[in-house]
Amino acid sequence: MTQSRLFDAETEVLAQGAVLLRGFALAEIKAVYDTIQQILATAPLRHLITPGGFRMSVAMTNCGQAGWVSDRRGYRYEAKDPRSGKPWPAMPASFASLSNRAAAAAGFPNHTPNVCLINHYQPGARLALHQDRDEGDFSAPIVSVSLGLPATFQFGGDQRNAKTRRYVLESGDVVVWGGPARLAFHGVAPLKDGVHPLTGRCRFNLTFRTAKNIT
Ligand code: MD3
Ligand code: FE
Repeated sequence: MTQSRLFDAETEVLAQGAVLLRGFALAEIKAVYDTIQQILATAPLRHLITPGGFRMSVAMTNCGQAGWVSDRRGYRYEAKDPRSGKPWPAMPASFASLSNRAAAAAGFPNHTPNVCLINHYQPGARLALHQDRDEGDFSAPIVSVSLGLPATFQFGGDQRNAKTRRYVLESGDVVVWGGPARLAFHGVAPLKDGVHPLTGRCRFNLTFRTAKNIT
């Protein structure tokens, strides 16, 4: 029974609704990496500009029914890649399957994400503490999958100034964020330099989400 994974040694409950599944994707991580490379051929990585005019150090792209974009006008989900004017690459069935299996293992059955954000970190790239509010539906969990170099993830509370805890996320680790953890503040510390056998000198992170507000 899938739920028994909640008691595995590799499973850590970070907070109510936040479950770290260490190595959950390890057996399929090379296939995930190869699929990312296929997506990048159609929708290349890009450094988005924040509404405040700063270039994000993390590069990103998307697949699925919509993609997250940022520019001087704000943050939003768009059905088409503004670079190409074409729809984002479809969500691969293998991605949806991985996300569904992880969500179920964390106690969130019936998880059907419609978008996948692909983040790319080179040494020094970071994500400042933030909440993910652009989806417009906070009842659905977010599933995150890490590939390549390890990253120090910062997990805080409902308020920006709440204490943060740090977790190192390694290649193949999956985290599910739902329930009361869905709107927690979180960030990623500057990526430390290194070389990983799968990805080389970088890290990828996938986040599977349910976006309701699509323009
Ligand atoms: C906790 N990405 O893309 S994934 C993001 O490693 C983002 O690239 C990070 O934060 C990364 O928005 C962290 C883990 C994560 C994702 C979404 C969350 C943690 C979360 C939403 C709510 C609470
Ligand atoms: Fe986030």
